[in-house]
Amino acid sequence: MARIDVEAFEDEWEDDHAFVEPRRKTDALSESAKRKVAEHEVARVVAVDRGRITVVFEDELLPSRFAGGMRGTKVSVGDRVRVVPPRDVNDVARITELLDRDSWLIRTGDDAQEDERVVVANADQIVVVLTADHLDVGVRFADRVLVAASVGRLDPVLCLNKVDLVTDRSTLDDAVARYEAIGVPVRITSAETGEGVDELRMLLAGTWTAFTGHSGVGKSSLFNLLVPDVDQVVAEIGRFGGRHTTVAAIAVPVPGLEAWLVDTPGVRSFGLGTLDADHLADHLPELAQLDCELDDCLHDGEPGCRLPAALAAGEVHPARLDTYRRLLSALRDAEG
Ligand SMILES: Nc1nc2c(ncn2[C@@H]2O[C@H](COP(=O)(O)OP(=O)(O)OP(=O)(O)O)[C@@H](O)[C@H]2O)c(=O)[nH]1
Ligand SMILES: [Mg+2]
Ligand SMILES: [Zn+2]
Repeated sequence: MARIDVEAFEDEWEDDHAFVEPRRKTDALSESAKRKVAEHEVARVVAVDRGRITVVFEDELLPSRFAGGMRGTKVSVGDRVRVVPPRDVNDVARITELLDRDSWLIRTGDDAQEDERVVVANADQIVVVLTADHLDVGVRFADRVLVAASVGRLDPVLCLNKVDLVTDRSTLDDAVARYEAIGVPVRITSAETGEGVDELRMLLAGTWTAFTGHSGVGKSSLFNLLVPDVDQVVAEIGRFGGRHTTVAAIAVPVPGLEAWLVDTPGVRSFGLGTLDADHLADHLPELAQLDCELDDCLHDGEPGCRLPAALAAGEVHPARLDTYRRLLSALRDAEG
């Protein structure tokens, strides 16, 4: 690892960044500073809890903070960053650059806002957890996350948890078929009885997978079953807040699977404020594959649109069409 005089580096950095935006730092760096940044090691953010950041670097967890010029940058769990390792046991690592993301899950407060919140960066998979005993609310939420996952290049999985509370399981059949038809794997679980947890675990191998869902659906309960000794790992990373409601995102390794699992705080709503209504259909697979011959068709009642035929042929599920119409009108309203 290159030896770096951190103090000198930071001075140079401050000078270079006196007049630039705090986000894309490296653009404005001098050639010598750029070389130093390039020599820095790449670490991965595993926890962000109010200004406290933990990264993993060569299997070691390092508490970190931003180097001088990086103040004001926002990083999320999963982000790849360049770090200067700590000089001694009393020091913390310094983050010197945020690298481009391969994938992202972004939500906004509501559809009219553009206040991007990055739920997770560079993950492969997103598991949307719903409660099987309140499927209708959960499915509406899930449809929004599926759109955001498509925008952010993530593979979605649906997890219908709390199945121990469902007496008539045939109520789940339609939802399972509907999502499997559009290529979304569905897992039915109970964190209470352990049912389905192994089937969920099998989807994790070799991936970074994040959980999202409303508060109380059982994300952390599943997480605790999937990650043995989780309390110890979480204590090491230093998560703060109560035991029950997750207050900050955290990534932990899943032993034996070469996988990382990210638990995130429950959210009330999943806004799509950064998406144009005109692009919405591209992010519902059954509409993206519709073979509609009209140019720029929104499949919203245009004469000659193929949607009615696809609906009649069962290629598009009425509930998904209903979702599309609701989201389309919400995004249009938001665009004003
Ligand atoms: N019956 C039943 N209860 C469950 C199941 N999974 C979780 N619970 C309970 O539901 C409550 C909420 O579970 P959590 O795992 O904390 O939910 P969460 O999704 O992490 O919630 P937030 O952190 O607030 O987002 C707890 O009381 C759990 O014991 C399940 O499969 N069946
Ligand atoms: Mg939780
Ligand atoms: Zn059309």
